[in-house]
Amino acid sequence: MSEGAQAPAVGLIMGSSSDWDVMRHAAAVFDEFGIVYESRVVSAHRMPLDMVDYGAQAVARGLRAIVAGAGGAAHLPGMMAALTPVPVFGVPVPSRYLRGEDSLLSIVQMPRGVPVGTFAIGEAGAANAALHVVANLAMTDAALLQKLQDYRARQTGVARAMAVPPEA
Ligand code: RP5
Repeated sequence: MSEGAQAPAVGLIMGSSSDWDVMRHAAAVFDEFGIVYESRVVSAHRMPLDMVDYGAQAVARGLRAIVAGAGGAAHLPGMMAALTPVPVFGVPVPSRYLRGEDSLLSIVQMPRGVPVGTFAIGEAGAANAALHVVANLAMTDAALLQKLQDYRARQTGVARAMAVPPEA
């Protein structure tokens, strides 16, 4: 659920609007589970002072998790983790020349003491980062936990019904 009257529980941030095609897969998960989130461009390199403000205000604004996607020299997730104790989950966005391996290594190789939960490159990583946030929120929300268990059960059903070779 995109932010409306309710304060967002989750920040979905990214380095550029060009990241949206990947990061929309996280947004879709939040929509499916009814999580109130905000989505914004917060570029570490092009708007560093805005990034500092966002991180500095995250706790006071009630954010409980931040999913941060970036590509190339992907400093946004790590810098956000340095700026706030709110848990940060990083999504490596595929880059043009190095296909996101640069993004992945930029995000995953954090120094001890400043963790970023790092997910797979691309759409699966974006969706899984959001599902991980949902799982964390579900630990203190019985209705959300039930939704997550139902989601998993549906997924299991789909896998069990798979035929090989796949039917047309
Ligand atoms: C990063 O640079 C962004 O996260 C994006 O993945 C990449 C390219 O940005 P654009 O040049 O497409 O705006 O900061």
